[in-house]
Amino acid sequence: MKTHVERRQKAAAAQWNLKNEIVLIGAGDYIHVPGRADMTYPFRSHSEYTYLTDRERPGAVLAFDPQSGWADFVPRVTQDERVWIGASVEDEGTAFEEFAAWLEKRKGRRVAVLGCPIAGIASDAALEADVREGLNVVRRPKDEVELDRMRKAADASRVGYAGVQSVLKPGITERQAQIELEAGFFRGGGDRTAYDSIVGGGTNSAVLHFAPSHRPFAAGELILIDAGAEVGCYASDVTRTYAASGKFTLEQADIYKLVLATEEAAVKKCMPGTEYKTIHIGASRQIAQGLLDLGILKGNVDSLMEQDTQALFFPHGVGHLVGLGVRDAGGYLPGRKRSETPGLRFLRIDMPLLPGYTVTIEPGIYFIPALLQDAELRRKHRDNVNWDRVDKMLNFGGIRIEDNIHVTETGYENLTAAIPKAS
Ligand SMILES: [Mn+2]
Repeated sequence: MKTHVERRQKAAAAQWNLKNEIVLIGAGDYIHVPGRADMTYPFRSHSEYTYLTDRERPGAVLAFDPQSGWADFVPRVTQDERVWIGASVEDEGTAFEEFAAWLEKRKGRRVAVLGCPIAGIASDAALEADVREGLNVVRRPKDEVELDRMRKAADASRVGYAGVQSVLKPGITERQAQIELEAGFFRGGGDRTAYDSIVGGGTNSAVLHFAPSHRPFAAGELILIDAGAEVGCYASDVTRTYAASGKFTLEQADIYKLVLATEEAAVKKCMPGTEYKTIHIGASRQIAQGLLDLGILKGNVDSLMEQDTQALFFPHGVGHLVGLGVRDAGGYLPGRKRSETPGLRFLRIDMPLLPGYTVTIEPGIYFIPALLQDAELRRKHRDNVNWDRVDKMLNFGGIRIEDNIHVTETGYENLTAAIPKAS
């Protein structure tokens, strides 16, 4: 067995400290595209399975019994798979046919199912929640193998961003930009895009997850690109915002400087022990203060924060854990509840940062008509916003800047620092 897999399995078992309970981790199965006959989505094992096996294999189950240890049940590659998709998967572990007998021998014991559901097996909900949290504790600090892949993913992303930046100009379409970007990811060693690339010009830059279209960029517009390469199942997640004509307007430059300063300040707070929520609130406050200084908001920063007025312009969390997939083992620590206030409801993680954690930091400011023309929101924030000014900026678009920050024993390392930002 690969030594990093052995180490992770040992660490999970130690963290769980079970006596008699069984843990099963399902890789998942091919998912058919509805109505498309034998077409399936590209197969990805559940992250919990991938972490503990470093393998992507449909139908596989990893099993743990504290009394007998780990058992690795892997369906053998079929002839059809060899014919249609190539025999790239070597036979590993124990033949899947032996799983039923393994389970039968342990009949009557509590079972937690992690990963994907396994047909015919009921999971004990309370036990499942406990072992999932235990596994998350083990998964969050990135090991050397993971970090190596994340660095490679970041480097492939760097190649993509260098390629796209060199072609951006008025007349180029979002699609052309996407093609340059993704070609660079693959040339730079990426296996896949880590998620669907976001490329938006003009007002499309204010759509948080905009899928690129054939629309050409126009002079004076913003271009927001949020995309990353993936290497060995490990993601990079990067956002840069550019001026279509190479130079920001004065108004764009003001907002860009504010987002950049907010991002840099938030990155500097990524130290071991710092609560991630504190970083989010700090970024929210800096955005509120900056918009106040620019005359877009009115009043004082405490009262704006109390009413979440800044969330009209910064309607998402400051980031998330990144690594094994674009959303790694995030969530809230046990006992912490998600707040439903506009300024906090998209906060994806609530925990202190510890050495080894890797997070994104991605503040943004957007002029989103769906929020800024909402009658109820306008009523609620009537006195907090310079609405005449905002109504003239509804076509502004949006600016987001995002890096991947690896927390170390003494501070942090910015894994995506080599991808240039507009200045
Ligand atoms: Mn992100």
